[in-house]
Amino acid sequence: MVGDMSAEEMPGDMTDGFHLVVEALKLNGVDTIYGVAGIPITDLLRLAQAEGIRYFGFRHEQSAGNAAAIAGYLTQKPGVCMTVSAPGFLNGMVALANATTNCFPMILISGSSDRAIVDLEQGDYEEMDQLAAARPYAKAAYRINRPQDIGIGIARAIRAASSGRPGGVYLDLTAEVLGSALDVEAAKKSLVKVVDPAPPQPPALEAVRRAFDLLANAQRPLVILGKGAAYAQADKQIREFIEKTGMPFLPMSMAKGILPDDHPQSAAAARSYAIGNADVVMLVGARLNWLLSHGRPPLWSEGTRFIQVDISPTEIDSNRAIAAPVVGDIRSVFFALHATLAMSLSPKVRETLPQVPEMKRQAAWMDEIGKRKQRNIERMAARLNADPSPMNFSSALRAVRNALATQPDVYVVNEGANTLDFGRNIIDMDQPRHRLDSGTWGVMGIGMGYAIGAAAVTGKPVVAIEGDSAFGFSGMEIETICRYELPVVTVIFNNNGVYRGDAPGSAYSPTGLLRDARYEKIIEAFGGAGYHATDTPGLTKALSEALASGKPALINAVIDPTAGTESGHIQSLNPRSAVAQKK
Ligand SMILES: Cc1ncc(C[n+]2csc(CCOP(=O)(O)OP(=O)(O)O)c2C)c(N)n1
Ligand SMILES: [Mg+2]
Repeated sequence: MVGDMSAEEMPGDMTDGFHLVVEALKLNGVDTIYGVAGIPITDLLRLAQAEGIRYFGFRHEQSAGNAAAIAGYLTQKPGVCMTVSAPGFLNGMVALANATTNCFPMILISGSSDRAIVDLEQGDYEEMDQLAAARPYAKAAYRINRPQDIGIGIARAIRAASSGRPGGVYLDLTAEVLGSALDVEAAKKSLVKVVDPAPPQPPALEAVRRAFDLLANAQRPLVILGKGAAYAQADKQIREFIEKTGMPFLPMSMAKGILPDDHPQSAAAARSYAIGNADVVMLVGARLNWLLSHGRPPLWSEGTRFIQVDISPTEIDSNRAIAAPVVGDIRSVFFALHATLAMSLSPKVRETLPQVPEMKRQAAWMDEIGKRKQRNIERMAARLNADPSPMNFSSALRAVRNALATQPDVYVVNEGANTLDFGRNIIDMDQPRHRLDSGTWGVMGIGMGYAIGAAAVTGKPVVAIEGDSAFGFSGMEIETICRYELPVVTVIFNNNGVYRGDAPGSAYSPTGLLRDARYEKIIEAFGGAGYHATDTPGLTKALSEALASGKPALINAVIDPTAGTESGHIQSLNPRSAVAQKK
């Protein structure tokens, strides 16, 4: 068995593809692999583990891929997922495509079957043209056809995943390459250590100046932070710029915590007002996609002018004209913005450089936002403080929030419909990159994979707040969590269904799930702690206790089956019949 053989024990002066892949990964600092074993990668995984790479074995490749993707997001280094051919590869593809959509650096490495048979469609074991299948859904897709190309192939994958706008990269590794022999000396020479895999891309000074002019002359400026801003790890620079200019900001859901949610300049509680009335909006690592209504009326006004800070030049003008594009990496852009701001705030400099505009604070605009925030917060407080029985989304999330209040280190994973929408609004974050959720696609199934990936790379506790339907997509990974004894607490918002439960006694509808399912028994089967929480004190207590234990736990939080709304907050996206509207 190859896994039991170190390179020194190989016969003569030969090595093989298995060893070379592991060496190439180690040389480039890959210290963790997420995957599912099987032909042709089993020995590769054994060898990787024997050579000191941490291996997390999952129950489904989609979760392994999601773990790799979120590890990439949190560390700025591509997370690596390994799968078997055809079905294992396709299971991993959902995660790879999701990583690309969300701009997370990730590499999916799949073993593949005999090329000669695959290409003639002669029916090999797990036959599939994986490279062709991956290409449309990946940022880049490569195949290694010769053992001497392993080094360069892995280098290309790392660079493609992490440079510029990050994304998912597919790397096809044929069974033949893994088993091929290679001269040790030649093999050593073929390895490539990637230098500066994601080089800074500073913006043009003119672009910075153009954006700054627009911002300085705005009466009602607004900054929108996307997860690209969180990914950039320029937290201090972003925060200081917003504080020094006194502008209001809105975080997209995964950008929560770059500035704390209770920051006085947060406009989150007056979101529609701020968006609808801003005259200049600076988008920072945020795209004008469906999550921002494409920047179009009625949410946005026609007259709003945009600054867009993004690393990808083709993002500019994607949905609406951008008056001041600033193309570059966000960290470099903010260094440049700070330099301009320092000049702008110095009367002395402005005397000698009259072209530098003075950045003034827009107090009236901030006051108006503040008033609306206050009103909305009071309205929400009434809902939050109610304590209905059974619990609803607001009251249960208040119970979760109370348990998290003293735990700023906790990473929060969140998916579902109502569970996601209420969770985003009620669970405050005060640290960057601590909220991991369904993201750009609004996808279900990221829950346990993200929780495991986050726990693996941070060593910190994770609380996964899951709709009961959402949980089902990756629920078997509870065994994975228990096997590795990860500090993950899963809280299931159990309302008996997708969006809501069916009426008692009625047949199951397309959105119905088993009534009163005892999800907590699942984790008990694997030796974890299960809790059944039916009221808010019980839920707060269970979560506090579970977090204090540092051990895997699952809390089945019983939610009123009538509490949810269809599709959560995005009901309007359901297609409506034109026929019905004509009647
Ligand atoms: C992969 C995938 N399949 C299906 C959907 C459609 N979908 C959106 S939300 C959701 C589940 C909502 O129910 P639940 O997780 O229980 O949340 P609740 O609204 O009940 O809190 C589903 C199936 C999706 N977003 N992604
Ligand atoms: Mg539900």
